[in-house]
Amino acid sequence: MNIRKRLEQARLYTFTPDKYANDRDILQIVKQEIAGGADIIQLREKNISDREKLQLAIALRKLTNISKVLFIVNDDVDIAFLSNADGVHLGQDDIPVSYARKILKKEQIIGISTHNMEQFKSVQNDNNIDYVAIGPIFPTSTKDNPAPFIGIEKVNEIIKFKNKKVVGIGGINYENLDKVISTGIDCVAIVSDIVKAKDITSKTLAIKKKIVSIYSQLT
Ligand code: TZP
Ligand code: MG
Repeated sequence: MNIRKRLEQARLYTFTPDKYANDRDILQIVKQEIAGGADIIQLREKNISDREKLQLAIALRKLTNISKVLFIVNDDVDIAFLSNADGVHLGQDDIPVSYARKILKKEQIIGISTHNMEQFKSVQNDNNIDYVAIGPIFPTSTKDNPAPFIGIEKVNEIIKFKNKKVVGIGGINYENLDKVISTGIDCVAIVSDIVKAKDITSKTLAIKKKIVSIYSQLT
């Protein structure tokens, strides 16, 4: 299955641990997320050198290739290209999507973060963008200096302008999955509720099972 088809079907988007690693091995954490049914893994490490990041990206590429999980690099288009990732995720302050597109191969996907109605609307007709993240939906301690959280009611309004795959992010956990998915988002992105779990595989499995069950009741 090609990358865009797999993106279309993805429901659970998970991450490398960044500040939550606590001396644990990043590859082991990602292996557990994959064992629990993660559909997408994002390399999001804010405190390592580019050289270490590239090395980690290459290792994660191998791992995700074996398990057929999508692999996305946060922020760094060069590392996405060099590691042959499935795509890159860009924030509002990263290099513009049109420039990222010039570097990446046609099959590599681009995701973008949006934090409010204006940003969300402005990217819906950009053909270079494959998915749009919206968040933080709830308060989060994971991101430094996050935009103000949006809240479910506002997400319900913003999502009316959806023209692409939408990923919800920010403060999402096992308990609030129903609320988040009822907004009409297509995929759930979770950092801390998964990487802070004692047993990451079990936690991811439980979350994935609940997500699949909620979506199956919608269709
Ligand atoms: N972008 C918006 S919120 C966020 C990012 C990267 C962090 C989400 O982490 P958590 O722990 O799932 O709230
Ligand atoms: Mg970024």
